[in-house]
Amino acid sequence: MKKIMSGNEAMARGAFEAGVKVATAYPGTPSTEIMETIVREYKDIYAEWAPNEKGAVEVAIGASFAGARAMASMKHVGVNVAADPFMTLSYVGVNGGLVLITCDDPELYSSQNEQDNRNYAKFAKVPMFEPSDSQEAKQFVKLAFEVSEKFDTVVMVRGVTRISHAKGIVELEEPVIPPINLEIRKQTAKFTMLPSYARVRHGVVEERLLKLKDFAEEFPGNRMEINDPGVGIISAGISYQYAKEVFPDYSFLKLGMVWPLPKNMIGEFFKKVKKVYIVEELDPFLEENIRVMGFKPKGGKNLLPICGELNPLKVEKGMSGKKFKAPKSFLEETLPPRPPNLCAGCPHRGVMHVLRKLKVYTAGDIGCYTLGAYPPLNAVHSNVCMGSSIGATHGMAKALGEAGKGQIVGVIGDSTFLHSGVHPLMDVAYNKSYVTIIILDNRTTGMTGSQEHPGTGYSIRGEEAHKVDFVELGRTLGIENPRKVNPWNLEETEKTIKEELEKDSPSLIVSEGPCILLRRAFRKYNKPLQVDSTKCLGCKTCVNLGCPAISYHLVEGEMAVTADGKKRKGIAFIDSSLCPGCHLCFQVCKFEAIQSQEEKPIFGFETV
Ligand SMILES: Cc1ncc(C[n+]2csc(CCOP(=O)(O)OP(=O)(O)O)c2C)c(N)n1
Repeated sequence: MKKIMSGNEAMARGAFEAGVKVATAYPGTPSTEIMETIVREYKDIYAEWAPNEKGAVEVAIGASFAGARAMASMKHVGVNVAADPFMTLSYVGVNGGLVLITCDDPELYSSQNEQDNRNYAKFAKVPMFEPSDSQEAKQFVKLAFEVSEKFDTVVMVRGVTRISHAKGIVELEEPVIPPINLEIRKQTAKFTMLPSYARVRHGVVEERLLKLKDFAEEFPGNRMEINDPGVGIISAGISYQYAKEVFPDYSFLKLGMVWPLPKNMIGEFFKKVKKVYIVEELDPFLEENIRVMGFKPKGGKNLLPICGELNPLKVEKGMSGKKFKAPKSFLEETLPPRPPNLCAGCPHRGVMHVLRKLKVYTAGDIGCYTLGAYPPLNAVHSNVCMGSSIGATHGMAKALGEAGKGQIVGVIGDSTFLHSGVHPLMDVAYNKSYVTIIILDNRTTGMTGSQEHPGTGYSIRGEEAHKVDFVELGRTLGIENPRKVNPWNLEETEKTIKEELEKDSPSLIVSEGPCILLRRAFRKYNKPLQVDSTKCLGCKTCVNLGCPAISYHLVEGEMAVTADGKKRKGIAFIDSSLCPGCHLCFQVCKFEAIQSQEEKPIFGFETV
């Protein structure tokens, strides 16, 4: 049977067909749907959202020790978080096959950097496969499990956004029964990385790499397509598709295994074609390694950019030197640009408004609330990686001493806090900072599309689960009196933050307001608010909340004065189809021009 599948769905299918027993992940675009597909389609696989990527890899390691085929999937930066177990996993090897999927994000559609994770395979001395369509995505994941067991190594499979999210035809096969028995095996010297054992394992890694080099020569995903012998292109993954689309008549060495590389095959290709070019996205990874082998390609990164995504047009321009003329896109002409924004009714907006008003320095973290950095909120001033906000506030406070008192705040989402904020909060308490940390608890992992985590009270399959209590946890970590606020109540939020800023000891505030898109958390939404056009002075205070439901319109003639004769240039308008009735605009309007349609204004929602 054949089915149309995205690359992510195909990778999940590959895991199913390979007989995977345990699948772990932490959400992150563009990888998230791998796990979501496993949960939806393949109920026999044990699946979990781990609190972070390091945890996900460690769970997969344990499953592999017991003989199970196990898979961990994550976005490219997730591998950084998992790098500690991953690098030594290379030494210990596996029992059951273990595959780590990294989904890279060239062009940074939704990431904090655009690192090229092919470098990790070389760094850890483990094999990496790189599919160029959905069929290969499935097939390579299956093959990866076989290679993992055969060579006693974790295998990485690398996707990029275009592979993860583009759809293609996939041929479905029956799942296999993995060859390794499930049992407890005590293999201390293999799995205990004390220096004396690890020294031995390093030698094993080097020997394995030599064997993998031989294997690369016969890997079925590496193939030569000899057409025009004048020009040959070496490429892999999505870059192969772009190059093939632009130059269908050239010869190709299409690599499915990007580490280690098949030296003999590459040499043969150089013999068969006159001029060789290398087409690859991001780093000159293939190019550098092929040059080190002594081959001399005519072109690579001297023709194509290192930054950003490739596409057929960029490949054509770079390779042929033709003057590049982008076609006028229909979409570009008709759609206005829409920068990302917090949703109408988002609980983060109230906190951002107050932080802007208090003029504090806010170290941000990664999540929807990072959008508070954009105008008009301008409330977040830094953000490096998940969990970095708390440590950054602490370091800043230690550097500034008295001069920074009352001015340093860190904001961190609930999922991000549990991912990597717990240790830094422990540090803040242990090493006595005066900073104020706000956990923006919206009861979900909002930015990646609403996944559960240990603070939501639900498992990946929607079963009830233990729910972390952020106030209790804060207290355990050493924060004296953690407090809660309703972020839709601006007066309460401002008063609480101000009081905590004044303290000499570290503070923790838990802003409790569910993500406005998390329907299960709301008994009902409120009625939309309305602007009284006879009273609105056009002061833009409500507009500056940055709420997508509120717009500002210039007015002329009769409309250019209020009912009581005050001049105005414009008025605000609330789109009732977008407004869930959070009442933030009601609270900031000084002219009573915004009207609640409720019997009594509600600062927040009836939540469950
Ligand atoms: C190391 C790493 N893993 C995963 C991601 C993807 N990611 C971006 S934000 C985010 C968490 C967002 O959830 P939360 O902190 O609860 O904030 P919210 O978006 O709900 O406001 C995740 C998982 C990432 N950027 N970096």
